Amino acid sequence: MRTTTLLTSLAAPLALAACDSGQDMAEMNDMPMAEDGMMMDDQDMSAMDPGDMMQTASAEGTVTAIDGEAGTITVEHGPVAAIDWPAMTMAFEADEQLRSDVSVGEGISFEFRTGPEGSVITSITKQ
Ligand SMILES: [Cu+2]
Repeated sequence: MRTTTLLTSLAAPLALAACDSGQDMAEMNDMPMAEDGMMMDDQDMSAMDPGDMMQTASAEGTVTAIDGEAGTITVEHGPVAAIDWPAMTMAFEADEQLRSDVSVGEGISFEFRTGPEGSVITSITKQ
């Protein structure tokens, strides 16, 4: 948990900047990163319904960047009605396998989960 929080804090500002408007977690996203990290304490997480904090959705988009150092894939994605996201370009965390599986300019369909710790791609299907 601790390690994950530290790692995601590197990529989070990009994702949060892109996706915080109109989201339930906007309140949290407005906090400075240092405090945000402290909010991730186990006691805070267990006090909330995980179903409200992490949502799973799918989207389609075009890969615009892959950052091995940050562990992210940036996607220009279409609207995601299920979670009330407009179309935008944003960075998603993605593991090495997923990052190596796509290239810039490629069209993809993907599934992801999103919450206070950021947005993480869980699977990718090439279009
Ligand atoms: Cu987005």
